[in-house]
Amino acid sequence: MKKTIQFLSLSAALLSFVACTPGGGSSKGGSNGSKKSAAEKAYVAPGELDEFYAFVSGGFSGQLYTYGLPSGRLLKVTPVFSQDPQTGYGYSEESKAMFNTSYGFVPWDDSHHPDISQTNGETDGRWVFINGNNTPRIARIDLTDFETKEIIEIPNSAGNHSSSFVTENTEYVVAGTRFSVPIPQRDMPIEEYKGNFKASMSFISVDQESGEMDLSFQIRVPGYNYDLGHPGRDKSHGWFFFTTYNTEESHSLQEVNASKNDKDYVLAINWKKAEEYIKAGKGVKEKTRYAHNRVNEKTHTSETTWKEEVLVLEAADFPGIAYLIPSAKSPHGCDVDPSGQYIVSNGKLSANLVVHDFNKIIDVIDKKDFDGEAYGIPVLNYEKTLAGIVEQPGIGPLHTEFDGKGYAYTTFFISSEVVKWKVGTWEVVDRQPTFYSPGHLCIPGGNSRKPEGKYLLAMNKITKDRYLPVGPELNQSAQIFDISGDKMELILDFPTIGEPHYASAISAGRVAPNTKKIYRLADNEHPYVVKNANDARVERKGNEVHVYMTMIRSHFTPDNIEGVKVGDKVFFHITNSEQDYDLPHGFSIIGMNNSELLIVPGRTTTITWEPKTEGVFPFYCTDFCSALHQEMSGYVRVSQPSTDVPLRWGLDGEWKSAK
Ligand code: K7E
Ligand code: CUA
Repeated sequence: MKKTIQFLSLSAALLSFVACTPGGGSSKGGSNGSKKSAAEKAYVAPGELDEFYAFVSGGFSGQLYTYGLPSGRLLKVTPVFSQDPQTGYGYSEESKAMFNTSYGFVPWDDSHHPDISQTNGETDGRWVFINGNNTPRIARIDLTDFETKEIIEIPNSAGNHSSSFVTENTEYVVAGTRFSVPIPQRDMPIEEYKGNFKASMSFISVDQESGEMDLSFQIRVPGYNYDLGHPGRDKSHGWFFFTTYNTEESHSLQEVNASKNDKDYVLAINWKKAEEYIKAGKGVKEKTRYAHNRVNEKTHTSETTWKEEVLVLEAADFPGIAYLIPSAKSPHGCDVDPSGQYIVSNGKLSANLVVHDFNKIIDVIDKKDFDGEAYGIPVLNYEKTLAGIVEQPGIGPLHTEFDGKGYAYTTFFISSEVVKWKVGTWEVVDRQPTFYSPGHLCIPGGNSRKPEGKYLLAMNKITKDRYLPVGPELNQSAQIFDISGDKMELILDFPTIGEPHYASAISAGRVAPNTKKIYRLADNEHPYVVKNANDARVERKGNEVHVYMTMIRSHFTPDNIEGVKVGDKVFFHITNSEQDYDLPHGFSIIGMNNSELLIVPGRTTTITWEPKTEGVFPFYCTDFCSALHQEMSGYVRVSQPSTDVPLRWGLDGEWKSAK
């Protein structure tokens, strides 16, 4: 009975969404004034394409998911921080180095905040950056092939959460630490946290041609927790704003002990000023060790460079770099409006939403009108920096995005809704329930000067009854709202993978035309590439057997191999010889202890296999590639170590022998 009532009330809520359709929004493919139903607005007809790419973080899955908006179709899974048995990422010899860290091989992470590269404050569709929280890292995904090209470890960081956010010309990807820790790490009593632990804000520069990252400098700040951050833009370009919590510097039972102060801070960092100090030769080069992993585009192979030092500016020692602005209690999201003037501090334990005014912040700084300091960093006055307050908009604000038309949208976790309010007058103009308890929200171009305020994607933390039950563990639920009219309208629900936190979205036209269809075989410089099937071969080096193999519809060359022994380690270096779009082949062999390979046209990839027993073992193509896909297979004969079976390989009865 209870179930029925719940169902009815949900239905009523849904009906009311449909009933209060505002219209007004121009629809894709034309500007007819006719009203569309919610279902039609999210409907992308067969053969038609979505208007936006949305890059949705995988949270504890460690990956990045690309969805189409408004359809909610999953277009791509890009493995980033976690191994992926579908592609072989993290299992293949070429990709293993991506997971090197100073903590060893780390094939998992918790990814929260994808952000798209920008030019002049607008998303430009070149790269997506995303943070690994747990073992602090930043990854770069190239949007020509949607693959992870680089992962840089962040030293002196712990819980790399207030990251990775891109400044308006992609000068930096900024990565703030969540936890404070002893820096450098050392053995010390936890109870001595207060005053002794420190935090690092990392500024990672980006090469504008190659996209390559470099840890340019770190700013050392007091030992609070730093939750989120966003770059200034336009008039506040050159600044970066972070929310803090646990300004109490508690080390235990934080739910109580980190919630005592009525106000925590927004940390404002003037990174242009920091650059000036660095140009003047200031800062200290500290010893450290971290991994920088990059894919060589010619060999499609990842390589690790070990870095040994980092340039550090102690914020308290360099006037003008850092300021603390008292703000709403325990703020979570820290969001900057498209003009760069307003900084929203989403105080999750506060009744009101606090907005600071960049002009006022600068005014107070210019007048040196400070309210004291904390650990040598000037503290500004709360009232004097205040732009306005959105009064009692909801309960538990987490994140805010902007539509570029003068409105802001804030998610409220506890009251489970998205609230639309007007920037400047701070009045609430609309609210819609979400199902249930949203975390981040995303409007295409949300973190930029030019949001494209047509759709809003809410990523909900709690799913409950939105889909057919599937046991205790449920997919998270995302919802798309049409925000082109005065009132938000829910147009689609769809399940997601892992736990999406942030997402960033961009017009399809800024990405789709630049995407690759194949890798040119002629450009492949992999040391084990086979460009001509006649050069396919097998070589023995001690107990290593190297198979130089090709794959093309619908056979492997070679497809018969003999002379492999128990105790050998077999390396299959396989080149996909195809040069047509959408023609990957797969590879797997019985008993392999890693994963299959999925190899796209023009690429060479390596997987290992260590046969445990003698016998004749089949391998096959795992991707249904042609009408003769089931024929795309072969055998490896494995003998005892004492065998005199010679190492040889063949195709169609023509055998060749190793020299
Ligand atoms: Cu709010 Cu990690 Cu950005 Cu989750 S964080 S919701
Ligand atoms: Cu190649 Cu199936």
